[in-house]
Amino acid sequence: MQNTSLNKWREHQASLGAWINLPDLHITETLARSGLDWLCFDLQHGLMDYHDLARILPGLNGQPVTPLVRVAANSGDQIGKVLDVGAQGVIVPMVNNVDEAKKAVAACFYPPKGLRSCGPMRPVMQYGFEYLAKANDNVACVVMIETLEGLENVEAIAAVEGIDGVFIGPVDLCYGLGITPGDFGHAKFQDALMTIIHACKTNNIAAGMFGYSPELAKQAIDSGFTFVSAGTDISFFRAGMAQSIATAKGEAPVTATAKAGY
Ligand code: 3PY
Ligand code: MG
Repeated sequence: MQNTSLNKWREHQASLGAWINLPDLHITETLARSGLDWLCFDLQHGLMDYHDLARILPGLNGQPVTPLVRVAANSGDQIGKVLDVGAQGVIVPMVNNVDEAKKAVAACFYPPKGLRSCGPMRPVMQYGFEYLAKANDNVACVVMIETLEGLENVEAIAAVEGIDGVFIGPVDLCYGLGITPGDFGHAKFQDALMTIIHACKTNNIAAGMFGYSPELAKQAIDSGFTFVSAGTDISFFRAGMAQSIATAKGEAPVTATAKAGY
């Protein structure tokens, strides 16, 4: 087993992914064949639950994408369960301080690195028992910075042993900064990006961000983020649909705003 996205982050190479909000095997398989590096299944806000995940993840076997899961909360139970069903990494929302970051690490890794309990049902079917010895090197533990407290503590959070990356939730971060949600050009938001990327570079871990629009994703990659989503299953559908309908009607190309969001 190899976590190809984690390997890219370790080599400081950019990886592009997508967010999965819909519980549909066929859409997910289509995205898995699109040249993206990773897919993140969203159990925090997406329209799916654990049973959907258990049904869909085996469809990615043999596909060249890394399956990640954003868990609903920083809970050892949840993190263990999604790893046991085949996630190769987790993205933990709303991590505010060092203790919370350490809690996420403890849930992701087997001793001595962490406290994960052993029972990897799907990974053992897929990789055999060698998974047990190799999991700690191939599971990615990513924490989200999306509050003011998280931003203020990002240097210390990024330094926690076992954290592989920090991922920005841009709209929650706007709320935390007290600026209009979606005002990504605001100086406070741009300063926050620089603070976070600096913390990641200092600690040699990946800096990631949810790309609310392809334009924001491109800006993030150009600024040195190595772990960026290009869109979601729904946003890709909406953008393609809007473009196809506009073209068929002989109308002007759709604007960036029409393509943005979830
Ligand atoms: C945010 O913008 O806060 C997110 O978590 C994106 O899903
Ligand atoms: Mg968020």
